[in-house]
Amino acid sequence: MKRRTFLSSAAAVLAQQALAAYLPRGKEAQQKADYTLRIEPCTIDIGKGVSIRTIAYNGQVPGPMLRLREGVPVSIHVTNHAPVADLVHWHGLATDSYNDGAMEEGSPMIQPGESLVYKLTPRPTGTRWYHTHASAEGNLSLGSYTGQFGFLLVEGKENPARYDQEFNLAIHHWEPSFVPMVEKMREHSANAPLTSGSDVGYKYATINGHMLGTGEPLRVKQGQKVLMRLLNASATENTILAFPGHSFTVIAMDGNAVPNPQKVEVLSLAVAERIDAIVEMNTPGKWILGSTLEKEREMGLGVVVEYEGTTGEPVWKDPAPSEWDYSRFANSQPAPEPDRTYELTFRDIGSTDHSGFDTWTINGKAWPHTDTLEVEKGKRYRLLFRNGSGDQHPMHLHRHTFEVTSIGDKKMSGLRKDVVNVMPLDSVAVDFVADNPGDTLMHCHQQLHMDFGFMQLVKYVG
Ligand SMILES: [Cu+2]
Repeated sequence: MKRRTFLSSAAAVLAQQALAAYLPRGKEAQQKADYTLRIEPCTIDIGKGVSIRTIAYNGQVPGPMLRLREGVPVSIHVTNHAPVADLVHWHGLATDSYNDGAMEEGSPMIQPGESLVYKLTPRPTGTRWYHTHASAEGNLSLGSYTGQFGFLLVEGKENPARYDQEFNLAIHHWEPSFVPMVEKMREHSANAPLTSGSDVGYKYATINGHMLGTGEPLRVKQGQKVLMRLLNASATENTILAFPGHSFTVIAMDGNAVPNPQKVEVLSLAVAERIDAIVEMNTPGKWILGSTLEKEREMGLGVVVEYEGTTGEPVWKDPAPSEWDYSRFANSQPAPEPDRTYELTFRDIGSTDHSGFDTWTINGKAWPHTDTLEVEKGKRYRLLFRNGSGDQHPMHLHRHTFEVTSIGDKKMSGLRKDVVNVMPLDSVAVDFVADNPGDTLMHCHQQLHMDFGFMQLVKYVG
């Protein structure tokens, strides 16, 4: 396992020199662009006496909020001030492969000291986000372990919901380290009882860069309707949240309006998922909106919600046990049959390269040897994910929106997403229309999985 000492290498010095040489020439392009992002090393204070050295956009976590208009082209000038090559992925946008920000699709890497202007025509409307798509490969100071993420909202003509106030809340975990895989998880893994792979654990967690109890509370008034956009920007951790005394009316998932909005007490957000929910402020007090796990709240995963005029300590109450079920938000009618189905089975095969990390396979092959999925423009395809492992896999398809069409034996339609979490030994089918030609990456969004084989390319043919 290669580990680079953060910012202390000769490469960093060279990067600084290259940057100095570059900047005057790049000024013009930068001035012409609609938005400017700097990928830069920085130190952020996430709690009392807790400082994190990381890489982020414009020195802040989350990065600047990008509010874009559907169909109105924008240019985003990105300069890499960090000592390693990087690139920005515009998650959930139906962009072209070059601008999508995935090396596997042919998007360029931005070398240290260099810049790239991304040209995007934002669509579809909804809660999108942007983040690094660089691999970390066991270096826990790179990739999505860093603070490189931010909200990107694509706004259309119609406003899907009425509300008095909005909060955009991004979850992240910090100070990762390797821990042995939990033995119980191993036992549940159908095919890999003998592996001894590592997993990642964390010391801290934040919402919008602040640990629970630090930073500003969310200030609300009784009777308000609040729109909460929640984003799980963790590298590897799926999260379950509750807000005692209140319920969430889920109106969109991954930015797309759900066919069947539902009131729930608990939200599940796998890595890279987003939920838009309306919360009615009808239980005055000072509350903790946070992880349902005590250990995670102690790490910082929560935020205080404070009604006007209330004092005292914020209150947490455990929610009643409940199961997360995507189908509640979908139509129960089955979706139309696809033109073709690809059946994809996921397994881990233990460590194959003495790195200590499990290698992940799709139909027995690991990236870059995974089969290419061929599609023809205009046809409808079904990806049938079969999880043959004991881990959860938040599966992400780039440049397209898919429809969740079954979970286990249960058929459904109308729930459009770009990430779907596949539970251990479960199966999930998603359908998509091949309507955006160009190479398209499909992968597990768990950084430790995607870096060790769990990627596949969809290619347009004909
Ligand atoms: Cu995975």
